[in-house]
This record gives sequence, C-alpha cells and structure tokens, in this order.
Amino acid sequence: MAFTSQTASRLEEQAIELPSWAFGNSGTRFKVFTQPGVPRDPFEKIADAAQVHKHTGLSPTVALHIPWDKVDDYAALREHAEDHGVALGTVNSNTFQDDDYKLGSLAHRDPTIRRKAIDHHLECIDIMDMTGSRDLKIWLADGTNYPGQDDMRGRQDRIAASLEEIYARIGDEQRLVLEYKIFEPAFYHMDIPDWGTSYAQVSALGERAVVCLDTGHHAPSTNIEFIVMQLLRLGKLGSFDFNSRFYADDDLIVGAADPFQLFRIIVEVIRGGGYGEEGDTAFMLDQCHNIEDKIPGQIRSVLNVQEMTARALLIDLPSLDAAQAAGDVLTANGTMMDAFYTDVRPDLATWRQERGLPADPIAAYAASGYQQKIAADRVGGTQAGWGA
Ligand code: LRH
Ligand code: MN
Ligand code: MN
Repeated sequence: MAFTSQTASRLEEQAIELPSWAFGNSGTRFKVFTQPGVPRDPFEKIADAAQVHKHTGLSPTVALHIPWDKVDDYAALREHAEDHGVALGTVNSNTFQDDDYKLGSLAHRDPTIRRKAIDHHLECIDIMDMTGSRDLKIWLADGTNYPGQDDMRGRQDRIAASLEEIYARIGDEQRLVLEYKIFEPAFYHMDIPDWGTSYAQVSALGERAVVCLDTGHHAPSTNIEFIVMQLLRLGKLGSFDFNSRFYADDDLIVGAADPFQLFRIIVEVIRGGGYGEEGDTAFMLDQCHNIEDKIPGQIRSVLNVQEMTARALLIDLPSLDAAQAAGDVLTANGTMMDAFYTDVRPDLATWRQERGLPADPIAAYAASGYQQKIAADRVGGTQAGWGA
C-alpha cells in the first residue's frame, strides 16, 4: 500500500515522550563523559527536550525522574514547560540510588525501609498532582545476587502489599505503571523480572495499574512483539520505554540495533488497538547514551519510531488477512516485508513540510545554533543521575 493522506493523518496521532535524564551527562559504570552545554537543572533539561519537539512535532511531553528532577516549585516547572511548547509527563520513582535500599526497597524485610520507599512513591504522586502528570512509573532494582540470600516468595508478597498502599493513593485520572527487567542491578534474581510478574502484580491492584515494557529489558532473542500482543489483549500494556540494545540494557538510539524488531513491535501495537487516539499505550523513550550529542540523539530516536510507525501503517491488511486465512505462508510474510522495505523517508519529509516543520530535523537543529549557544551559556552541567 502507498503512503496516503490517511497514513499522514494517522501519523498525526503519534506522541513520543522524552526522558529528562537523556539530556544530562551519562555514561557507563566505567566512565561518565561530560559534554559542553548540558543542562544544569531540570528547567534546562526541559528547554532541551522542547528542541526535539520543535524540530519534529513528535514529542510534546517530558518524563521526570525523582529525585533527579526535584525542584522547589513544580507549578513553575510546569509553566516553564508550557512556555516551551511541551508538557510534563510521566513521573519516575527512584529507589535505586540510596544506601538504605542495598537489600531492596518495596521488598525489603525491614518495615522502616519499606516505609521510606512507599513514602517516596507517595511523594511522587504529590508531585504528579502538581505537574498534571498521568503516570507514576515504578521500576524496582530489588532482587538478590545469590541463591538463598533471601526468600523470594516473601519478597513478592511484600512488594504486593507495598504496591497496594501506593495504588490506593493513585488518583482517578492517574495510573500506576510497573516496569520489569530481567537482570541488573541484581544478578541472581530480580523481584519484577518479566512481563508475567509485572502483570500478576498490577492485575491484583486494579484497572489503573498497568505494565511498562522497556525494549532493552529482556533476554536476547525474546519475541517482544508477542509480549506486546498479549499485554494488549489483556488490556494491560500501559507504556513503552523504547531504546535499543545489542547485548543488555544498552539504552542506545531507538531502532539503531534492530529496526525490523521496532517495526514488528509497532505492527502489534496498531493491531492490538494501542496506537494513537484509540489506544492507551504511552510511547516513551528511555534512551540515554554517553557518546553522541544529546538533542540530535533524541531527534534521531523519535524519527526512527515515526519511520517504523509509517511503515507499519503501510501493511496491506486485507491482503495479509486473506493470505493468512488461505494458509498462504509466503504471501502473508511477503505482505509484511513489502511494508517493512518501503522507504518512507521522502513521504515523511513532505509530511513535516506540510506541517511547518523542517524536512530534515537533524540538519535544521544543527543549523539553528542552539548547540553552540548552550555550550557557551551553560557552565557546569549536571549528570543524568547515574553518577550523581
Ligand atoms: C532501569 C530503567 C528504568 C529507570 C531508567 C532510568 O534500567 O530502564 O526505566 O527508571 O532506567
Ligand atoms: Mn526503562
Ligand atoms: Mn533500563
């Protein structure tokens, strides 16, 4: 199928949230590389994120991470975002950078540590009320390194009880989104290692508790689009953290490692009703890498998501359906591949121009002088949080 006006208008439904932490310095556990011009506070992170939206029209919201983005006045932060043409989005909690949480947070055996972790989440919900955010995203670093280190069943039960208390404070228009990850920082077992565990936990809470799928958080060769299909079928795919990976949780530019996988994932999102206005699945980036320039790196990521969405929208669904029904394996697969191999870049350049956006956002950003300006104006940038 060709790129039509219907494809163009469906693409208008796309919104991809950016992570505030992508704009600060970051690195690996070996080295954090500093870059000139990185933001010195959350206000400057939002100004940078707004540049991505300005050049692509694709990223109207910015996710916060608490305490990395703690400020005195959240109403002012919200207003600042609006002045820059964006809004504040998901609030991410953080229980992985405090000595108290060495043996766990919501799963900890010590009730005083659990209390502290629960209270942190309640504080995040207070912040959401001030920022106008819908989603509280919880990723737990909880787990163990050695067999026998702790009782896995007891930890699961304590997480369930802690989440119940947090969920009770979630507003009618808000959601609790639980992210899973196969390993790291714990190496023997993670308490929320996979979509099934996340699904079991959120299902016990209620309707406004859903799962976040981070594309870098699975074992190699996991069929991620199958998980997408299943969670949408169950009404529980709350959001994505998009990034790409070659080996583990690499957090590289989205679509850089495996554009075909990104395409297959988006095909299932559309198939399952999770895309755009009809869906409730939030697209977010959790891409945060250390060697490329931050703003153009994020621009490239959102453009890659848009590109694979456009290709997914090109699938000739009646032909695919007919081939599947007839058991015509080669035609069915060929129909998918025809869409995947279609170069939509010229159509997307036109799509942008028709909406007053630059045909080539990366070139337009480079020519804007913004990078030189922040490098000259800002001295002493913050780290994204990893080393902070
Ligand atoms: C954990 C994770 C989670 C965090 C983010 C900074 O690996 O994906 O989403 O909040 O990284
Ligand atoms: Mn993530
Ligand atoms: Mn991650």
